[in-house]
Amino acid sequence: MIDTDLIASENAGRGKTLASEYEALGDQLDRRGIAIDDIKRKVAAYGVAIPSWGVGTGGTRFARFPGKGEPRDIFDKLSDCGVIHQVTAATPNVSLHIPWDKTDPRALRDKAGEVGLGFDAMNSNTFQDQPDQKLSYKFGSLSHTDAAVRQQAVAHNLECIEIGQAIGSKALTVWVGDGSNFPGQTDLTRQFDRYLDAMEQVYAGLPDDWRLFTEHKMFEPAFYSTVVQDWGSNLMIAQHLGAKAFCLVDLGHHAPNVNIEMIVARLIRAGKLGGFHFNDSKYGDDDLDTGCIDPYRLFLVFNELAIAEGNPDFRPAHMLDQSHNVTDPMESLMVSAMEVQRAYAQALLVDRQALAGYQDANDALMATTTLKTAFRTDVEPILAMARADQGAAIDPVATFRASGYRQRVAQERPEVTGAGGGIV
Ligand SMILES: [Mn+2]
Repeated sequence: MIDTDLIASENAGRGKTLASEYEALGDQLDRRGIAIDDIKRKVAAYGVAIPSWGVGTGGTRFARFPGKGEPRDIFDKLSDCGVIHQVTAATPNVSLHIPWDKTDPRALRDKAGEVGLGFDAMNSNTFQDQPDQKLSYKFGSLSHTDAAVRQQAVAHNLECIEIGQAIGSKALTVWVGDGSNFPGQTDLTRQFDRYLDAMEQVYAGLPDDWRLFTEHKMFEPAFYSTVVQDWGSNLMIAQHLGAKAFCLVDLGHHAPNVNIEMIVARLIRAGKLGGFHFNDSKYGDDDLDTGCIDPYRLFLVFNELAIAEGNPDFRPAHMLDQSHNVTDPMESLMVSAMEVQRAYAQALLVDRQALAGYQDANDALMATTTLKTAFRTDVEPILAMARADQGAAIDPVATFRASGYRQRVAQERPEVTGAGGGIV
């Protein structure tokens, strides 16, 4: 972990400027009828989970270029995640991936406790073959034509639940790469039926206080059709399985220009929005850093979430799901967590009453301007003050760089070569 004295001294140099910026923004918001401390309190309570695989350097279909001091195992990953949370106070939980992170659950719990983290949803993996695996997933897993393969995939998901129970997780996220590459390769309906049948068995193994998230993705690795292609298929699955099943929306898993915020609104309306994998994209499932391409879209998603906030059953899970190829993954995750918090804070600033009035009066210009007013507000002082109040860094990336953490771990951890996951 980073020395708390270093964080304090870094903050000391920035505290005065922050205090005056926070006060000025407070005055501005006060004139708009918003109490800045209320927003800060909500932001401070808001967290986004880190995927364990996110702290390693990702790759593309072409190559993976290793970074310095990459984590060697899940314990190194938890150390890195702990530091990210230490400086941002925005990432209290880690989402594990089985089998990549499989180890003694008690050791996992101990390590997480040591670095101040909890565990978010478990992620199963039936999109690649493991060395000790009996049957191959080359032609699918939960929807495979062979019942034995489907059974193996079901058993793996049940094992993920079992491990999750031992470490205090409360959800399972299932994404499958199943699909087809050629028209006619599979019977689209029978394949979906096989998937539903297998998922019923996974669902049956879910503890009462758990939730099951299914994640849709338009294409890749299957390039003609995928079994859980879109939010419509996903909603059918969640409704078919039952009350503990919900849809997970990965922002990168849609066609370009798809109106994701509208999908979010529909899933909320259906009571089936389970959560998010945040990232950004320009062309496809690019897994770029959240908010780096289209922060307005991220804001519009959070605008829908802010509307639903307060409903008793509304508690979507939030996780980053990105692949970091050219940046320090820890720095990217810090910035991305802050981007998510920023979108949330901006969405809280929307004048709902004025917006509803403009909508009812069909005043399109003023309605959209109302959203823009919130989006254009620089909420950085709120985020920074929320961090400072919690002993985190006013400037997380600068503080992280000043700490020399990366250089220190680079001496202990040899370069990780070879292929690495990241695009899921
Ligand atoms: Mn994802």
